[in-house]
This record gives sequence, C-alpha cells and structure tokens, in this order.
Amino acid sequence: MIPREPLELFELARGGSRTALARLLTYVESGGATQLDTVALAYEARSPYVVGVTGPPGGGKSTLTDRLITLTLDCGSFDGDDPFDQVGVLCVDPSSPFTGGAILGDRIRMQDHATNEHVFIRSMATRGHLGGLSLAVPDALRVLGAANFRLALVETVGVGQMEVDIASAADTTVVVTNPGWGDAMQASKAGLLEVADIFVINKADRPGLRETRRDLEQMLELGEHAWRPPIIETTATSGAGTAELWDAIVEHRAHLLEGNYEVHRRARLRRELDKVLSAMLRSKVTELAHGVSYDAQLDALLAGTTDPYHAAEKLLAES
Ligand SMILES: Nc1nc2c(ncn2[C@@H]2O[C@H](COP(=O)(O)OP(=O)(O)OP(=O)(O)O)[C@@H](O)[C@H]2O)c(=O)[nH]1
Ligand SMILES: [Mg+2]
Repeated sequence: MIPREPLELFELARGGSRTALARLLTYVESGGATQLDTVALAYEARSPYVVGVTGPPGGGKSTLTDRLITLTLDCGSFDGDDPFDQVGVLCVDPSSPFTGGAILGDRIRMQDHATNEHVFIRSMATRGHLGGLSLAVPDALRVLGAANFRLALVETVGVGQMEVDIASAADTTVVVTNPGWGDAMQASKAGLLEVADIFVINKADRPGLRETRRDLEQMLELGEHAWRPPIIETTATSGAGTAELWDAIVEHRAHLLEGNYEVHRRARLRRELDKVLSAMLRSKVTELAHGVSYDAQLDALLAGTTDPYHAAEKLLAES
C-alpha cells in the first residue's frame, strides 16, 4: 500500500515510484496542510532546470515537447554530463481548470512517451491551491526536483498574463509561434517579448515563414537585450530544427550561468513570495468578510457611525 505521509512519499518518489510522485503532486494541487508539508520538504531539494514552452493553442507545443523529450533522453545533457535519465513534463492549460479536452489531447500526442518509464507526464489543475496555477506549477516543479528530476518541461497553452506568469517560473522560456502569427498574437506581443528567451517559428513547412521571421526580428530590434532571443525555425512533425532548438536551450542556460544566475533566481523567488503573500492576504480578507464583526461594521457604516477606513482598521486589529 502506498503511504500518505509526504516524507515517505518523497522517499518512494526518489526511488522511482511514479504513484508516490503523482500523489505528492495531487497534494500540491489540493492546497491545505498536506500541501504545505509537501512544499516544505520539496524546497529543501535542488530545483530541476525548467524549460517552459508556451504559445497560442495548436501551435505545435506538444509535438515540439515530444521531440525535446526524445532529444534529451537520447543525447541531451548539460556541461557534457550523461544524457538525462528522466524528464518530467507538466502540461498546463490555464483556461481549463479541470482536466479537459486539450489536456487529453496532450496526453494522446505524447503517447509514445506516456509508457516510457523515463518520462513523467502530468497535467496540472488546481483543486484548491491558494495561489492557483501560477503557484501550483512552481511547487510542482520543486516536487520533481525532490524526486531527482534534473530537467522539467512545462507546456502552457495560451498567451495571456497568466501564461506569461507561469512561463516566468521557467529558467528558459520558449515561445512557440507559427508562420502568420502576427494577427493571432498582436495584443500579447509585448508580454511574450518580455518572457521569451527563445522564439520558435514552428510549422516552418507552412507559407509565411519569411514574413514572420522579419516581423519577429523587427520586434526584437526595439528592445535591449543582454541575451538576444534567437529565432529558431522548426517543423516539429518531421523533427527539422528541433536539435537546433535544444542547442539554443543549452546556450541560454550557459548564458544564465555565466551571468548572474543568482540574481535571476532571486527575482523569480521574489515574484513567487509576493504571490504567496498576496494569496494569503486575499484569503485573510475572505475570512474577515465572513466574521461576525464584519456585519457589525457594515451596520455601523449604514448608520453613518463609521467610515470604511476605520471599519477596515478595526477589523484588522481584531483579527
Ligand atoms: N504542418 C505542421 N503541422 C504541425 C507541426 N507541428 C505540429 N503540427 C500539427 O499541429 C497540430 C497541433 O499540434 P500540437 O503539438 O498539439 O499543438 P499544441 O500547441 O500542443 O496544441 P494545444 O496544446 O492544444 O494548444 C497537430 O495536428 C500537429 O500534428 C509542424 O511543424 N508542421
Ligand atoms: Mg499541447
């Protein structure tokens, strides 16, 4: 029988038990005391190197991720190490909080790897996590790290603020576009530019490639970059360009390590801590709004014997 205690589960997960790992990730998603215990243990471990793959629906993210899995298990390594012995993949669809069609689709597309013992694929959903997906994902990544995963891939569907947020939990963020992308992503270009470490124009077998590259290059001209995101053309279905993509990831990692990786990690942890703080404060507000004193303050407001500022201060002081 599989234990329930996070400590024991981590031991099993480190030994390769996928059932134990899956249970730990469910704890992370579910929120509450078990989540906190799990996260506390997970943060003692080294986090994996995280590659985020994000972009609009249907761009070929899963097909590319699939290619990256194969590449990294066959020959991918960092700093001349042995190829990765296992890869963790998280699939995140912020628009569907429950396991929906898109996620099922991901599973099917990564079918070749679903039965591979070296690959762990998980669709993330939030079932009560205080900070929603944008905190559940970094927590889950830590759990993978504690289970000895040195590399994790995170596929996020969409191009909104939430996706950009999730992508910022990655060390290297790959933004997947397609020929003719301009129209689909016009509104979110600025956000994507901010998070992209690497641009991919996937479906390079389709017309409009040259225009899209020009468009991207023009956009990149406008910014100043310590690291200028390379633009890689891929055809994920045939595998063309995917080795170049992996090389670009390795290069970007080297750039991070050369520069100030500590600063990068600190900035990321600061965002994470801020998010946890906001989430906690928000839940405090909800708690106060359900207390008895709240109604009393509302009555006082209605009667004109107090104002919202004093009422709020009083509620906070009583809490
Ligand atoms: N022509 C062409 N089709 C591709 C290429 N890459 C992926 N596709 C096809 O595009 C469709 C969507 O691919 P996915 O990999 O599922 O795309 P996705 O971005 O993961 O999709 P969602 O997760 O649903 O957002 C599939 O039918 C793929 O076979 C490519 O390079 N060229
Ligand atoms: Mg997908």
